[in-house]
Amino acid sequence: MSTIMNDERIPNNVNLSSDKRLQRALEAWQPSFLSWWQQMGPMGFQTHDIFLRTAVSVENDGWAHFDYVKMPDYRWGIFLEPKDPNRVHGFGDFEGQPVWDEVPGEFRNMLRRLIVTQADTEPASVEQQRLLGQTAPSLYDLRNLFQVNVEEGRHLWAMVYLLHTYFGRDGREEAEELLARRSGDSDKPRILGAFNEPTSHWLSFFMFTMFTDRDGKFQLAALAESGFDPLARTCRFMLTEEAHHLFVGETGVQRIVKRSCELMKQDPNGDARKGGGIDLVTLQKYINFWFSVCLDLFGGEVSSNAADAFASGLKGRFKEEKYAEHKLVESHFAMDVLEGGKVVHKDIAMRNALNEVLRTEYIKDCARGVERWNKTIKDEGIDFELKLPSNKFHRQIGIWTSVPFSPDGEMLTPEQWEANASKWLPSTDDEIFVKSLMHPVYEPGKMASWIAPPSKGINNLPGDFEYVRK
Ligand code: BYC
Ligand code: FE
Ligand code: FE
Repeated sequence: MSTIMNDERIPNNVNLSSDKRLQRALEAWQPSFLSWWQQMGPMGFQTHDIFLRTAVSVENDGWAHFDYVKMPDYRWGIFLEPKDPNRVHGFGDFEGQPVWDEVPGEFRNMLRRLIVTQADTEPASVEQQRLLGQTAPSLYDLRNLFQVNVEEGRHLWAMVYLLHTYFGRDGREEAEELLARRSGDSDKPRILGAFNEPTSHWLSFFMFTMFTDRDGKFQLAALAESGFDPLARTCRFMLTEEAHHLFVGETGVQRIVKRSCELMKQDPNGDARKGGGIDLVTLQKYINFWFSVCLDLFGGEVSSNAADAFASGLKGRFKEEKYAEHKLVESHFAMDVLEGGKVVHKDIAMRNALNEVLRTEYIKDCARGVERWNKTIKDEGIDFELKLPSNKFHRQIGIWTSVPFSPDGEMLTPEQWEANASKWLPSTDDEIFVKSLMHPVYEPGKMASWIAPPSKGINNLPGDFEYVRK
């Protein structure tokens, strides 16, 4: 069992104090991180007491400690799952060989790129959510926002630890860059598309934690299979925290759905907007937007990058162990591609199709969430069904970018797209409307008009618990 050092400046279970150079380098990065947090982290509330969970170890029971803490005093730490000395590569060209504890020279660039891309999303999300504390629908939600924010900050630490430890000077420079890029900035944007999209109200926040954090779940799971053992061990522990982020997103949307149904029943015309709610048609548009933007995060459908990352043992599939075969040299994946302007279903060499394989797993997981939302609608006695749009709808990355498709997956002319886009995606008016509902509700136990209360509090705390206090 690895020892936890919680009394050091940087809490860790990697015996940081045994490597003075590394410790000094990370302690030098720490003030830059804190100043980034002050500048780009949650606006306001930095001197409030927030009821937060802090990771203090990696034991299954009791890895987290809950208490009031001021965000800048949050103990961002470095926690890796314990090392399994017998672990071997689970897939790719090195299957069966012992995993690596150091970066192999020939894969150094690829690995660095994967780690930097993963790392970049963490501060990006904090930046995107910076202003949301100003309009939280309740103290419960405000606290959940900050919980997600501090943990994304910890995920950045997790990746920066790898960069500093294994990539020398290049790694330290990348760690600086991670604090210099800015979500949505035209000069120095964040790396991936979705992480430059504004998340300017709580409906988008819940869609983000539902769909974008779920990309995190799948990408982290694929990296948790890595033959570069420190990356695998880091990602495994990050996944433990990720579950709560997905919970926030899925239940957040579910509570909006529930409230909309209640308001529909109260209005003679069944209009949820009349009672200060978000109608289901508008919700559907936000699903269309965020889901499609997040599909892009899996990269191109046919990708030699994905093939290389798998071959070299750096990035596996979701739950690699559930598959029978792990080399994938001869196998194929049947998928839709675009050929001569037509959609054809075709066998693609498996290694090149791995982005699509992971995306397919992701879509199934999203669909399960949408089913649960539909169950809420049904339980409320309303006749309406939310749906995930087609994987070809509104894509900006990969083969489906050249021709527009409807949410049902029908190929369109550019004119048909233009005529219908505002029916399928949030319009400026929808944005204005949703924003008009966003007023802060900071009285313990109270909820904004557009969202139902949660079924229970954090740690089963009572509904009027003061999660955030001065
Ligand atoms: N936007 O071969 P291709 C999370 C680029 S979320 C912009 O098709 P590849 C979190 C690509 O970089 C999880 N550019 O794709 C969630 C490449 O550029 P170069 C984040 C894009 O490389 C919420 C070119 O297009 N983790 O943790 O196989 C809150 C061709 O690429 C995009 C990871 O992503 C895009 N969407 O796959 C907080 C894991 N997609 O090389 C946190 C690490 C592709 O031609 N990253 N491009 O310049 C990866 O595994 C891969 O980089 C990707 C892309 C799956 C993202
Ligand atoms: Fe994260
Ligand atoms: Fe997350």
